[in-house]
Amino acid sequence: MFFQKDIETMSRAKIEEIQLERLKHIVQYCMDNIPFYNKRLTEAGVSADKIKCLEDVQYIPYTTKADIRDTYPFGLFGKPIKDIVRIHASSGTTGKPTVVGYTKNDIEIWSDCMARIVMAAGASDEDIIQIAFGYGLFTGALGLHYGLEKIGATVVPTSSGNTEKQIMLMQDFQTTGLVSTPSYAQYIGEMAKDMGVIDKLNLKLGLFGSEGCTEEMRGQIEKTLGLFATDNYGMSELMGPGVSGECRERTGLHINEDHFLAEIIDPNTGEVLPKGSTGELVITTLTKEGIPMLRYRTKDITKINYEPCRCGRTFARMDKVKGRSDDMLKIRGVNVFPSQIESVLMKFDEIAPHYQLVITRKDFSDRLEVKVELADDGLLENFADLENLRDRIHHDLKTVLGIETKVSLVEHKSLERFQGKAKRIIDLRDNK
Ligand code: DLL
Repeated sequence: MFFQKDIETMSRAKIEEIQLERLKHIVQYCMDNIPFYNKRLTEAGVSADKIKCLEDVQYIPYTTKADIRDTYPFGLFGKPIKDIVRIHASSGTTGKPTVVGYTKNDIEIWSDCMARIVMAAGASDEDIIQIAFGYGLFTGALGLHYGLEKIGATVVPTSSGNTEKQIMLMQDFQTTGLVSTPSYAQYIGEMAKDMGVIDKLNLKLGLFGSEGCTEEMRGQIEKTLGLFATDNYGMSELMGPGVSGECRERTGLHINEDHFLAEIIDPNTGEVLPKGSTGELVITTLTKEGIPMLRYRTKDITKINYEPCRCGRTFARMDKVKGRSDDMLKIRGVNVFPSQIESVLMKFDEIAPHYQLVITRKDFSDRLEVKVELADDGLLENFADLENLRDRIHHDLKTVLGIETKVSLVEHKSLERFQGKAKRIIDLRDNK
């Protein structure tokens, strides 16, 4: 069993005491071992002995993805290569990947963090769990792999893709748990239905993450696959998965606060916001040696609840990520999160949970086309019903977003399916 009760139910005062001690330590570590941080901290006049309380973290300058890129590949590593036992990387849309390194100790802590989270989600040594995240430089698969092995679950490392075989094994092994992105789980469900084997699966738990998924979409996936799904959050720069995850209560994702110090800031001004505000998540890694991060700007938008959870855990809970500050679409000056659109669409039974957002600009005005797939093509035969459906979707989108959209209903199964993170936004504007 991997409920670290003495740690996961500590009082807030104790959590903060540990965080402060570790914060001082990591600042000193960065000063001593990483020239980049030494320069940054010295310029900002920050040193470990100046940190007297947790709020003093605010004097440390932010670290951004650009800093990691500028020091590519190993410039932010805190240990020589001989002490690094693993490298992962995440591919960006442009240029070089973001490279991260782990010491043996980092891998141990990563496995612990993951083990806590999968236990909280309800996994146990009785489970057979298929990992359908891509194995490789991506942190998702190996992160979950180590955590699940640690709690004694039977891990089946299928990786992503080869969906028919994936489903065959799921049926033959009577797999009880699935690890994947929500969009791949959705695809697996659809294909298992087509293969006529959906009722022969024995899934009970979905450990999903790595991309956003509204409650409505999660509900659909749970219904199709007959499982209970939890959300898992993390990013390569901070460790990979294991930063936070939902327990069975599903009232937020517990942050492993003994290893991560979280803040919420205004993404535009960089100002730290009061507790309970919604804004950009900033994380300081408190124990990482390979590549520690001081006040890393995640760009992910969420809010944090510090009240203890009904499950007994006291680690703060972050809301499901609302979107990324750089994913937020500005349409004719109005902020639109793709998750708001997904929530509206999922309420209509006549459409399948597959959509695409296409943004164009004509005559200096932005247009948002929402392409939605029909649940089945029978509807195509009745033009009046189709028009009526389109009008209802259009109306609800306008109510929620406050802007005009063009709704296009497209044939069943005509939109792309995804085996990893979904790419549902096609922004064709030159200057966003
Ligand atoms: O996606 C790590 C991970 C793997 C997390 C598996 C959970 C499960 P990256 O590829 O570096 O790392 O992408 C990190 O993905 O900044 C978020 O924008 C997004 N993201 C990750 N988890 C969630 C989630 C992994 N649960 C970026 N909900 C992050 C919404 C998520 N977005």
